Formats: sequence, C-alpha cells, structure tokens
Amino acid sequence: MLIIHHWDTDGITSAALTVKALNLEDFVNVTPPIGEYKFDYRINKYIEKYEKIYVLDLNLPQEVENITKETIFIDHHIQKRIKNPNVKQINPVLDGKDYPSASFVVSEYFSLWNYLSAVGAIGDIGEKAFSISKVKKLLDIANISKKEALKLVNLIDSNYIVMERNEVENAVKVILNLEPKDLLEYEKWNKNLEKINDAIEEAISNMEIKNGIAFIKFKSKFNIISKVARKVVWKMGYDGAVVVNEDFNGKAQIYFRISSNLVDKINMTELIQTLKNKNYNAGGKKDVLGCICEKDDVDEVLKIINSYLR
Ligand SMILES: [Mn+2]
Repeated sequence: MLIIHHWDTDGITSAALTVKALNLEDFVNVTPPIGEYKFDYRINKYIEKYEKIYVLDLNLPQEVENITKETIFIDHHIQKRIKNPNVKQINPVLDGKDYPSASFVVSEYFSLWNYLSAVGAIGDIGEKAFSISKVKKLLDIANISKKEALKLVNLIDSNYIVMERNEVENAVKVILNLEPKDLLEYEKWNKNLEKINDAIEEAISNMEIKNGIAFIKFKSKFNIISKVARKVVWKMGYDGAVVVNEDFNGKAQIYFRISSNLVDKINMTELIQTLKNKNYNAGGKKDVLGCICEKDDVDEVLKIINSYLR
C-alpha cells in the first residue's frame, strides 16, 4: 500500500491517521515535489510498485483519472468528480458539505478521531479552527493548549518551508512515534523554526516604504515569501507589501499582499488575470497575489504590479 499526501500539516496528519486507522506495520508514503501540484516521475514509479493507493489532501483529480490501481482519494477541496472506476473519491464537499481539512474527512471515513484530526484542521484554517467544537474537544482530551497546537502546526509545516521533501515524508513516522509533548521539543523541527525566523527577519531588514507600501527584496531557498508578506501587513501594519525572492531555488517568486483598507481600491483579481494573460504563473485572491517566474521576468511583473499601485 502506498500513501501519497500533501506536504503541509493537513496532508501529513491525514497520512498518519490513515496508517493508524489501518493498523499498518509497514507503509510507504510520498509527497509531490514541494510547490508543484503534480505527480512527478518518482511518484509515478512508486505507483507502479503498489497494488493499493491512498491519495490524501491533494487537489489533483486529473492525476488519478488514468490510474490502473485501486485508489482511495480523500480530500476536502472543491474539485470535479473523478470518472475512473478504479478510484473511490471521498470528498464531502462534492455533496455540498464544508470540511475544514482532509484530516477531518479521513477521521470520519475511518472513524478514528484524535488530536491529529484537530491539528490538521488548524494547519489549514488557522485559529478559526478553535471555534469548531470537535477541535477543542480533541485538544482537551490530549491535554494540548491552543498555543501548543499552533506550535505543532508550525513545527510540522517547517519541513516544507525549508523545502526538504524527504523530511516531509519522514514527518509521518515522527508524529506516529512521538507523543505531542515530545513533538513540541523535537530538535530538528525546532531548529527549522529558528532558521525560518532568521530568514524572515533578514528579508524584512531590507525594506523600503513608499506611500505606506513596503517593498522587500531578498534571496532565500526557503518558501517564506507569504510569511514575510503576512508579517509586514498583518503584524507591522503596512497597507501592502510587494515582496520578491530573487533566487528561490533558481527561479524568482513575487508576492503582493494588501490590507483590508486597500481591497476596494486595488483590483487584485484583474491584476492576476493581466499576469495570466501574459502567460505568467500567477494566482491568488482579492487581497493576495503570488507569482513564480524566471529571474529575467521580475522587472516586467513588478512594472505591472506598480501600475495598479498608482
Ligand atoms: Mn488540506
């Protein structure tokens, strides 16, 4: 049996819950290349070797449409129905229900609820998850405070933020083998958090402010750009942040976040569409834009963003 899961806390806790529910002594779990929503050559090679596949918290219905192995596909993203009869798609969102996380869907499917079900939900929707009574109850039973639960999410997510695919995969075993209190002290993950915080601080130290908007340029192999922008807008109170990671493992990352006072003044949806029309890999929502591009294209993308700031 093979488990393929998302690289974030929800994906990792969903995988651990599945292993526990099926009482697997021996299991193999893999995650797609971090940041790329597709099955790569390595994952496809693994699929060939196994008879039964679980796909967890990955909004990739197209990747299993031609799969020939028995597949259980568990998710909570809005997605199309999978037509392949080899695939059993468990997604309550398809029936109009709302689920905070794949961990909740997995727990319901196997009737196995524990603190990992809650941690997955906190990973996906943040502090909002504390208003779900089941989350509160599961944390109480395990004697975990809200603060500790948030720290657990940061620790588990740290593996993908530092871009270590092997460690993301290894995290499933770690959380199955250690008690929550030991996870909070787990040295490697705590070291990750230190490295991540240092990289964020260094990025923010190179900040220029124009008309209330922060402009930041930095170079880091870590996937911290959204954290940098959130910190500048949500914690430091700037109206917006235009952040560029000039060397993200060979590519450039651009991120533009605006505060709620600017949402009515800057048409982010149109800006995202403008970039997409020019064939840039861009996406986002009404308050945030993310784009990954070649280093040579940074100036043009910034020019387009700046035209919306006037
Ligand atoms: Mn999820």
